Amino acid sequence: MTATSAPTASPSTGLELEDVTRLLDLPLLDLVFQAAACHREHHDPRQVQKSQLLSIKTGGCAEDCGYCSQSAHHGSAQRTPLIDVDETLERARAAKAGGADRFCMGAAWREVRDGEEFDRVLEMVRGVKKLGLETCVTLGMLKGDQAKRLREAGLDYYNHNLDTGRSYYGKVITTRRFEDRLDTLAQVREAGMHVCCGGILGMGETRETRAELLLELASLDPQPESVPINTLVPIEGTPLGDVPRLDWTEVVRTVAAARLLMPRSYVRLSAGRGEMSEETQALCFLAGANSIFVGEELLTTPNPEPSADDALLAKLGLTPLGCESRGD
Ligand code: SAM
Ligand code: DTB
Ligand code: SF4
Repeated sequence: MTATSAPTASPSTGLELEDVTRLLDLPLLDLVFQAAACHREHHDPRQVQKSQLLSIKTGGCAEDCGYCSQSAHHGSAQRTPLIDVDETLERARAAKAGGADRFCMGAAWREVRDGEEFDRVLEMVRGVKKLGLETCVTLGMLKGDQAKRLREAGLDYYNHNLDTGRSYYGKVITTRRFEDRLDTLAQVREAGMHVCCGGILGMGETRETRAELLLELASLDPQPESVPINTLVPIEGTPLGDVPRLDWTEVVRTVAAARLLMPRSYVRLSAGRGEMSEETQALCFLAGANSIFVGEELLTTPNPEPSADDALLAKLGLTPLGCESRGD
């Protein structure tokens, strides 16, 4: 198999690419119905997990990811150096007060380098954990000993996305290989952390490419505990800045198929919610999405207003995870 040829079967699940395309090709409401049933079998359908993001180091990244505002190759996000621990903890406290139960810190790094900055991130993880929040970071590629140090500091989740199907990967990113992502994910597992791994829809890929991505995600063994499904937030000036918007039904289909293929995982309706109608989001929740990013900002782009999210969840009868124990 060449580096870019897509696997057509999963050794861990026995699933074939055709099985996934068959799911995605189902009549929409049949697919949603199946996914909703699967969701109700494995999860409390009233609960939604809330994660909040913070960009701890923005812009100037050496990678050329065609969608990203933070790439030094084309990104326009304002560059800022790694922020300090106190500011991070202040933001984490505010996130907790706003109802988030997981705090996710993102750095625009190609990979982690040992030194003062990594030590500072470890300190952030210790501090956020002490606040009683689940901890998540996304820092680019990792080596085994760095993964262990993160785990020892109290890191619960490492976010590292496969982004798209293997056959389309080189059209989106040229500065690393799909296998590099798999290597980092293996280090995260080896260190005993939970894996947060998903992708981006609407980068000009086909439904078959989305099937490839889903097959890869479902074939991770064990499957990722958290699966962020992002839809492209088009960034002016990036190679993908002008890609036509993906039809909402494809987002619903992908969420539903993710739920059926990874029944126990949290499926997070991630970037792109700001441009999504309430009705589309509602169908995604019915089809098995049970996690969102909350807060006014993602990393560099806007997210729905917290009050609008709270109102939507209330309308749908959905409850943030853990809010009973907090007495909200
Ligand atoms: N540098 C690290 C990395 O790439 O893993 C961490 C930060 S990176 C911004 C995290 C993820 O955000 C990417 O893997 C991608 O899936 C998602 N992302 C970035 N820009 C996006 C955009 N414009 N629209 C949708 N998702 C995006
Ligand atoms: C993920 O899958 N989506 C988040 C998080 N993991 C780090 C990031 C979305 C970024 C959207 C574009 C931006 O705000 O820069
Ligand atoms: Fe860098 Fe991550 Fe953006 Fe790619 S997605 S350019 S690795 S910050």
